[in-house]
Amino acid sequence: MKFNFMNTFKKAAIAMGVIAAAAIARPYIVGVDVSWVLEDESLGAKYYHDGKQQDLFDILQDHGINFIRVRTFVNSCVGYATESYSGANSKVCWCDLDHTIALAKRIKAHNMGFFLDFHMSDTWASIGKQYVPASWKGKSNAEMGKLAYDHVKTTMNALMKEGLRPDMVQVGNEINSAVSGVSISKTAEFANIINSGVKAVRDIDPSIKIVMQHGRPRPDGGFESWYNKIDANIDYDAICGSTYGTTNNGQDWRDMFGLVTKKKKPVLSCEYTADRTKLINGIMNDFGDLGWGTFVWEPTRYSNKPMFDRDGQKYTANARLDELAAIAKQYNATLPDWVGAKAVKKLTVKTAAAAGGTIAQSIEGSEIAEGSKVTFTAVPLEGWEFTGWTGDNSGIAKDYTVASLNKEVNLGANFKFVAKDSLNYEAENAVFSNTIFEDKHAGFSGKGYANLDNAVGSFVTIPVCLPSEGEQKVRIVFANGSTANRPVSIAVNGEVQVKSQDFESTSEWTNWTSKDVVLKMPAGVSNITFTSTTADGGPNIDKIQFVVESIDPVVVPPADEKDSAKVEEGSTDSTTAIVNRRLEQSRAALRLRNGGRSFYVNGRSVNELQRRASRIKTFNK
Ligand SMILES: [Ca+2]
Repeated sequence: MKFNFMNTFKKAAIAMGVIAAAAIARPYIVGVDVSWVLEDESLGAKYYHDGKQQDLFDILQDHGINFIRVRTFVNSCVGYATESYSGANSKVCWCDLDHTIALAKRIKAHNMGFFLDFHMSDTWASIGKQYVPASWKGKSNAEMGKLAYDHVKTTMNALMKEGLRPDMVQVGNEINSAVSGVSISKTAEFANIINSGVKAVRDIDPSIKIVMQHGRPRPDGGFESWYNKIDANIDYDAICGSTYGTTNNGQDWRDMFGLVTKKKKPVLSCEYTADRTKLINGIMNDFGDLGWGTFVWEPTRYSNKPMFDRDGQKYTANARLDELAAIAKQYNATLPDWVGAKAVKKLTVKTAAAAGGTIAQSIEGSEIAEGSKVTFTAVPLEGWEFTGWTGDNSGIAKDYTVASLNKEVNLGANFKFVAKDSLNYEAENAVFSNTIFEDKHAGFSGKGYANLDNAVGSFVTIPVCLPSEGEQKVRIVFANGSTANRPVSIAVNGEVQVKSQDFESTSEWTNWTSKDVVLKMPAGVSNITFTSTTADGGPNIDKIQFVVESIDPVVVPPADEKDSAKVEEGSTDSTTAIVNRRLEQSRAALRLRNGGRSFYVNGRSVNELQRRASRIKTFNK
């Protein structure tokens, strides 16, 4: 038998694990930032490889590039676009939402990873250049946080709607010293802007990776103190750095990124130039699973050594792009498993607060991503008390947390009336929609008033609690400093009783006057809702009052007549009926006025009047 050396060798080698047929596939990002492509294409740019003109994304993909970074601005039209850095038409709002969507479509068409970079600025944000967006100027930090949230959420929602889910998001670009004009030295305010943007991403899809970028991850770039602040104050998943310059062949980057990986957080290079390909990818690879990968910045034409040779508008891939292709091949780079994930499933959240309060949600909205943590808080209005949950939760603690949303939520909250006065209701203690609390125009009662937005449909709902049912005169105290009538509709428990109630001009916002309406009210708790019916919105509403003075005085026989009981035999009992009916009216009215205390009419207690009436009745029998 012939000895087969090769077979034996192979078996032994396999047993010893010494044959590496191919590099083991490793999740690794071989990325580029090509946000300029649309601008360049508008100028006539054509891309070539091996003598053939191709779509830039095809050429990149053929060279192993698997991830694209894209920058976007708050309002490019007044910032980035006007600078026309690329030479493209400065009247076109490059890198705005529409252009971001256009680029994202090309990325997704190539099944590449999509990394979205929010500059949180109207123009380039970089080290030392972190300007407040024009539309955010003069706002408080709290308002800026809300604007940051809205900007990110609007962009993300538009992308999700088109099926263009970003896999990774940066909130702020090279935020070494500031973001949106807010210095990192004001740590809480700086963190509020960033975390508000991050929250918008998390609210939409908590599985999207969040990255924070430092523009100079070197000991002489202040990286360590920056990273400690970020780590302590910001909600993030990974740290990236711009790795352009190094003084010691990348050891500075290695040391700084090492501070991050020590905390088991991943690192990336989100910007570098073509001459650093081997160096920076080697460093990232050495971090193993925590070295997520790299992005070349504008490889078609940035730096003196770009990855394309340029001749007019003809861009031809050169050897530096091949070098990147070699890295992709050497690492057998595959996309991380969190890339291309389907948009997270949304679950319906229905809440209904009974009259007397509201339900606050830590993630607002009626469609919330599966897996989200949501806290619901019952918030009673002044004069009301929370009594307990209904639906999914039967507890009485005001906070109810769903740690990981895994099914539809149906939740109700109940409240009871605890105020003494059931005749007067301040509008500021009410439920608002597109309506704000204000106290700037003097002359109101209580703490302020409700200012209905200048829009059809803005409303204020005032919960009331009445001891008896019936038609009630309701006095509405209001001011209308505009020149036009500001009508509203008035509904009780959702049913419109007054289609359009005029609230004429009072000339000044500080001139408060009143208007009476009659509403049919049920006994117990009800909601009275005032809704703007014109684009001007309703008036400012200070309070509503139930008016009892209008009810007829009770007819009571004089005291002497009572004692002699001179009601003639045979008279009808209509006197008794009238007295009793009026007593009931008075009783109800006075209960309203006094919130359940003793009542007096014409100096006599209602109880006494009632006894008189019943004596008359007895006499008649
Ligand atoms: Ca008021």
